[in-house]
Amino acid sequence: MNLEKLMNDLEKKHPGEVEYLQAVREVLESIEEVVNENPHFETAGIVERIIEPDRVLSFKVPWMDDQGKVHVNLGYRVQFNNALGPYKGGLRFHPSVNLSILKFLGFEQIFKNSLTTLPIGGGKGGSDFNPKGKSDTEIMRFCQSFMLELWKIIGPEMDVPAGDIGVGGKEIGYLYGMYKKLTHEHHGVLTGKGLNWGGSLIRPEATGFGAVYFAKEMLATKGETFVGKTVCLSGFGNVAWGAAMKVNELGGKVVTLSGPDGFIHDPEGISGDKIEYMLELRASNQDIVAPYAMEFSEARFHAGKHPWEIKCDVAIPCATQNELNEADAKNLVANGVLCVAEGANMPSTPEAIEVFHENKVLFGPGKAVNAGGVATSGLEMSQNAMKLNWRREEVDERLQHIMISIHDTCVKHGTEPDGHINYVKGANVAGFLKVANAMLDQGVI
Ligand code: NDP
Ligand code: 2IT
Repeated sequence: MNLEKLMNDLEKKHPGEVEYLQAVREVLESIEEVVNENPHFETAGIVERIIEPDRVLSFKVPWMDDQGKVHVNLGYRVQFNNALGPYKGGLRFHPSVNLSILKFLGFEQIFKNSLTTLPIGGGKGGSDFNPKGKSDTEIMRFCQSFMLELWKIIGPEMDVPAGDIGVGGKEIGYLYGMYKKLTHEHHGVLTGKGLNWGGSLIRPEATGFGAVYFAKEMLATKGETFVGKTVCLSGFGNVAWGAAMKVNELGGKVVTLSGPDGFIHDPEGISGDKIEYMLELRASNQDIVAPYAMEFSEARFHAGKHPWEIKCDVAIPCATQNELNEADAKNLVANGVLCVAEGANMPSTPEAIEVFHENKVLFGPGKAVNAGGVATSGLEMSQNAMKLNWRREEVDERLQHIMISIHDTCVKHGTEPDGHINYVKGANVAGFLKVANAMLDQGVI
């Protein structure tokens, strides 16, 4: 496999799609060896086929605000690969959304979903719509307009979207309502649904819980646990919320959370009422963390900064892509970090990952660490198909089992001769092999 030629060709076809090219390069670097050992992959053009999405739907989304003014946003669905099952992956509503970001997310999703052990392919979608500051009726009208295009290409055995940044239970409800209206069918076409109408217990918490279960396994490889550990989290959305609760439950202390305005450092620990307060701040639809420091006098707000300057044992970035750079990684290493587990998708830059690897820090990539969210979406699909609801304990047990299995897979494929576990390699190789073999079995399509 000629990695540089593949990357050059891809760059020529998709100039400027930096996040997509970054994600593809990382995977290709990891799988180069295994592709070279399997010439039949090369003959069948597996790599060339896996790095391009099967198809991309893009459409305009006109909607009317509460004052009667019409706005137009862009909507997308990237159906990347369905060798293992229906396309599956979230929808992101954020002003930064563009095709490059959705293609990087859809590409990562192929390997993540492969790791979950469940029969789900990879996809992603979203819009550059900014839900911040919008009323509920504006969000509803936007979601309905978005679904007027999306419904044609989704279905429980075809493509099953879910949430991501800016898309939570409320948006899934509005999207689902319009899908139901258009198709006259009530089935599990979206995941992350309300608990009364087909949603799964634990799905809201699953990504954060799963990330901490995975980090727990990583720590165990060094004979360590969360008890007494200081943990830095970034973000204060859905993933950070779940992670903060589970770290507290396992005996660790969360000392930071962040928003686009900066981060808060609370050396006393963020638990109980303080987590509830963060949820209130989010519900206020402003997405700023600064008020936390006014509410709790022991906390300090650091405007425009990243939490990675704070000394910690475990770091769990849960905000967005490329939010942890080389300098941040050096800060964490200098402060003796043991483990970095990516709750977000691709939050660490390639240079930051290099720093972690050079210093033999336990580093878990998003596609392994945050797979608990989509895995629980897969469990929601199973429950919908069976017309059953599992108990909370049952879903949680399955989630834990899946995270342990992903960890075992990373260890199997990523352990280096000196015993260091390269989780990036482990996740990419294992995720790739399963999809590549399925593609071989299914012929050139
Ligand atoms: P949320 O919308 O609930 O929260 C993310 C928040 O992070 C946004 O409100 C955003 O604010 C904020 N944010 C953006 N940039 C920064 C930054 N530089 N520093 C701090 N905060 C920032 O999204 P989720 O919690 O669902 O998603 C977070 C990450 O986890 C994403 O990478 C997502 O792809 C990933 N993920 C999510 C899963 C899920 O099930 N929800 C599953 C697996 C991964 P603003 O809008 O103001 O920029
Ligand atoms: O990045 C992700 O894995 C998600 N946003 C969750 C996708 C899903 O289908 O539950």
